[in-house]
Amino acid sequence: MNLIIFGAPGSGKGTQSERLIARYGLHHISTGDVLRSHIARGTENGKIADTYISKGQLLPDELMVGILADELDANAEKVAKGVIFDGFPRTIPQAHALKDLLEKRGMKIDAVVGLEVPEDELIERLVKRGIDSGRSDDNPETIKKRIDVYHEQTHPLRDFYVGEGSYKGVHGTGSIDDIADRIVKALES
Ligand code: B4P
Repeated sequence: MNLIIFGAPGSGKGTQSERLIARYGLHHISTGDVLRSHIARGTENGKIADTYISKGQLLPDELMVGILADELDANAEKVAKGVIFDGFPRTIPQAHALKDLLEKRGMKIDAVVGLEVPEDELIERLVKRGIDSGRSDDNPETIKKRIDVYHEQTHPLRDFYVGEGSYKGVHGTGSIDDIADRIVKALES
C-alpha cells in the first residue's frame, strides 16, 4: 500500500504517519524531515532549502522532485514494500511528477488521507510546538505565511485527488487515537 498523508501545516501529518507506520509497516518519507536533515548536515540542497523554509515558502518544484527521487532511490528496497508520503506532493506539478516517478517503479498511490482541521486550531498547535521545537518556521509570522501558501498552492491537490478517486477526507480534530481510528476506518472501508 502506498499512501499520501495530506493536510495543512499543523494538521497532524507527522503524528498520524507514525500510527500508520506502526499499523501497516510502511516506509515514511517526510519531505520536511528530509530537508531538515539536509540543513543539519550543511549540504548544498540544505543551504538552498533553509532560505525557503525560514520564510515559510515552498522549495521550487524541480529541486524538490529531484530530492524526492534521490530519497526513493536511496531506499529502494523499503520503498518497494509500501510508502507513506508526508508533505509531498504540495503542488499540482509535484503530484504529476510523483505519478511518473512511481509508474517508473511499477507503483501507484492507493489512497490520499486528507486531515481536515480548522485554521485557528492549526495556528494554536504550531505556536505551541514553536515554544520548544527550535524550528525556524514555527513562529507566528511564518506560520501565517505557511498557511497562506497551503491555501494557494497545496489545497488545490484535494480536488485533484478527488478527481482521481483516491481522496479520503478525515476530520482531524480530537484525540490522536480517535483520529487514528478514523483514518483506519476510512482506509479499510
Ligand atoms: P513540513 O515539515 O512538512 O511542515 P508542516 O506542513 O508544517 O508539517 P509538520 O509535519 O511540521 O506538522 P504536522 O502537520 O505533523 O515542511 C516544512 C517546510 O519544508 C515547508 O514549509 C516547506 O518550506 C518545505 N517543504 C516540505 N515539503 C515540501 C514540498 N513537497 N515542496 C516544497 N517545499 C517543501 O503537525 C504536527 C503538530 O500538531 C505537532 O505539534 C503535533 O503535536 C500537533 N498535533 C498533531 N495531532 C494533534 C491533535 N490531535 N491534537 C493536538 N495537536 C496535535
